Amino acid sequence: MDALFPWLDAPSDRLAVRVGDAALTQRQLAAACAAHVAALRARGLATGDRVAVWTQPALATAVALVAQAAAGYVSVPLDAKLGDHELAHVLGDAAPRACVAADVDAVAGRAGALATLAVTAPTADAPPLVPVAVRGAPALVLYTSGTTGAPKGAVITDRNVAANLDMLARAWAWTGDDVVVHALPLYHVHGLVLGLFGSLRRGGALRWVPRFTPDGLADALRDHPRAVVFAVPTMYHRLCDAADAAPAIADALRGARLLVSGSAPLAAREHARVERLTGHRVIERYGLTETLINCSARHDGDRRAGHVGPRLDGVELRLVDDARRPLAAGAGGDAEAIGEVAVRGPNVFAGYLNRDDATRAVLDADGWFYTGDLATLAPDGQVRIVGRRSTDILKCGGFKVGAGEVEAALLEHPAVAEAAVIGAPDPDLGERIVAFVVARAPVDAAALADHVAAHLSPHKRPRELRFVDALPRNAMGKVQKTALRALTG
Ligand code: MCA
Ligand code: AMP
Repeated sequence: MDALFPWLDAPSDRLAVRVGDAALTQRQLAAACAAHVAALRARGLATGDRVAVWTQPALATAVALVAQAAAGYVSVPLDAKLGDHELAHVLGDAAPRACVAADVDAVAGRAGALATLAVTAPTADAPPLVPVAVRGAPALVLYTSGTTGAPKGAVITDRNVAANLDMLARAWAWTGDDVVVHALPLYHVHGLVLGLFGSLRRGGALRWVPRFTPDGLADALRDHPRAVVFAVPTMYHRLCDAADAAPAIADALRGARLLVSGSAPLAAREHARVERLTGHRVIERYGLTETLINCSARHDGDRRAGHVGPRLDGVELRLVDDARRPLAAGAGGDAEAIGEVAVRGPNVFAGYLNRDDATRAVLDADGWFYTGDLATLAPDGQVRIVGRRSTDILKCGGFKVGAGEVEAALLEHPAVAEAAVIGAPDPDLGERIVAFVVARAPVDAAALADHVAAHLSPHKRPRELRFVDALPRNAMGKVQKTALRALTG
């Protein structure tokens, strides 16, 4: 198979990556990647080694991630705001040989004894980067939450990335002429694999807006007429709110070639609102960290609100019952039957790092991956996600959060005797993290939110905290979350 970024051998002067006013052409990016890889090699780091990358808001972050993928290193991208406990877990589990950062001072001491290298500026004497061929080797370890316990490291191979991006290229007519504009973090599939690696695999460009605001995204779009926009539903919601008040924002979006949404369900109401304001019907696509993208509306196909399109060409998809037996589907089948989505294909990950037990629970011997998502499958192949097997998995602003990890963090606070976390429907965030707490000492809600933000990550903090005298429990002593959900209305 070819290299992940085929043009690296013969780079041109076309734009490759831009962050704010700083930009790199393909030729400049190739030189920057060569310098970064030379610096890693000078520190004794070899292809196949794991290297953590602090995904700070800088062009150098993109350089490190692209260079490492091209040269066969295994990147472990880190949220620059990762809380202390979760960071210790990730570094302990992934055991990277080094960390790299655009701004070393900003993360000084955070990685303990682990060396943090600065992403160096390109030098004239760096040997050219020799890209590795895509070979099914690990390329990324991406941490993702489960219902209980600490996040697991999903091992994504270079073949997963290449195969999935090529499927998406066919679905979206994605070419080297496209500039993707997004304001997503670079430590998850959406911003990193699709946004950064996807743009560069096509030979096109990414305009990265490291911190989302509607105005910031609209400004970036004005620089790139006919852009492809990647965003989570929360961002479309906020863009529409802003566009209602400022038509210039709607105009900026109207010029785009495609508006793509994913990471969480886009409400039919928002789908209609985006169309009314911008004239675009949003392309919705559906995926998971472990499988990358499984389904998408096609650029020339039906963009049906509430649906995530058909399976991508190259992905096998079926619905299964509780015993994982396939449901009858398609023509003659029951289009309204709900089953768990199972997928198989070159996009499915290699497994969780150090967690064979967890891998076996989701990936069977025949290569089927069980997503935990519940869906219907229409006779024409359109998939509609209707829920999740576990209500202890939440999606808040497009981030996956496990109720169990937030509960465990709350219980580490000395004033907390008991805690239960649920997701409440939220028009902006999709789901809002609501914590019910039985306190043993006086404490205020903001202090507990700060505690979770500092332990795990700011986006896992409860957005609403309710103090209760006792948690509702059944006869076995299990917390009855349905009763708590009823309280949030
Ligand atoms: C707030 N902040 C705090 C605290 N509260 N910091 C410390 N302590 C606190 N108590 C800080 C935050 O760090 C952040 O800083 C700022 O305040 C705002 O935080 P927050 O309120 O959490 O942000 P928000 O407005 O709710 O963010 C909305 C968002 C965000 C921008 C839409 O949710 C987002 O970026 N979502 C993208 C998720 C994503 O990429 N998912 C892909 C997963 P600062 O502003 O400095 O950061 S991959 C996936 O799901 C699959 C494969 C798929 O299908 O894509
Ligand atoms: P993550 O672990 O962050 O990769 O999140 C994966 C989960 O996000 C999936 O299992 C789905 O529950 C959800 N998801 C992603 N895209 C969509 C979508 N378009 N519609 C509904 N849910 C989605």
